[in-house]
Amino acid sequence: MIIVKIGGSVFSDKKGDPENFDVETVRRIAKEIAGFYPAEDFIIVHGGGSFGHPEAKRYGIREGLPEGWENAHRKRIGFTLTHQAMLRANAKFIEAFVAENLPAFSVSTSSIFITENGDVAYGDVEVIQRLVDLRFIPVLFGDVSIDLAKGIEILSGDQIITYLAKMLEPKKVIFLMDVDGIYDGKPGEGKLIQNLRLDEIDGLFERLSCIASGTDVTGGICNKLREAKKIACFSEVWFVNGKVPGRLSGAIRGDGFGTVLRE
Ligand code: IP8
Repeated sequence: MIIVKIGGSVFSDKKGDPENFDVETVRRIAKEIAGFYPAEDFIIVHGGGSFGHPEAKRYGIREGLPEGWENAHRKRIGFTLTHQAMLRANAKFIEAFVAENLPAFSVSTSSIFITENGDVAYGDVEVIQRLVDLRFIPVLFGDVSIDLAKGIEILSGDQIITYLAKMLEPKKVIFLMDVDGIYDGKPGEGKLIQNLRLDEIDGLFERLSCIASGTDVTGGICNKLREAKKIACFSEVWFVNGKVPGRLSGAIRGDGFGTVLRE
């Protein structure tokens, strides 16, 4: 089993118009996956991009549900609207995958996960496992969540992947990004690290400026690295450029260009 995270910056321009979607890139990603399916099982998780993040920010979903009817009511509306924005993104993914003859099946994250301060506190992976057993390709997404501590929260696709990796022990997790992998400084300035060891990650946090670009409410590359550190205990982790044709296929085969993190 291989889990692929399609980052928001791969399928949309987070600084662009609301709900912009790069259908050509997603079709090409689907085509690359089709080259390995059904010999290989896949689970897809996509991020929020220009769909979920602007709404989550507008309504301050990460602040949780406040006291007082008026404020809480506005947040409930925002919670619903953020989820609907994610459902629209998800529908576009399913359409693109089905167009490549892949049986992608939408699984609504907020219906099967409950968080505590943004980390998964409860997750029902039975549906996902059974879908995979039946040779479907489940497609989950970063979403809003019911949160045990704050009432409501955002559950990032990266956190979902950590939980799935722990429960399902895939042989590989691949993060698709809009840069070539993990750099030892800012992308474009630092050097690409092709082989990353688990014990090097803490040092990297200090060297990277952990500030996400655009409207990202869940923490960009640093959140990814924090999660990757946990995932690496269960599976090999790849970071590759999802915008460049062939890079995903390379990571699936295991001879790709990007960053590979091993324990
Ligand atoms: O882009 C965030 O998911 P991510 C989802 O994977 C929302 O962090 C709703 C902002």
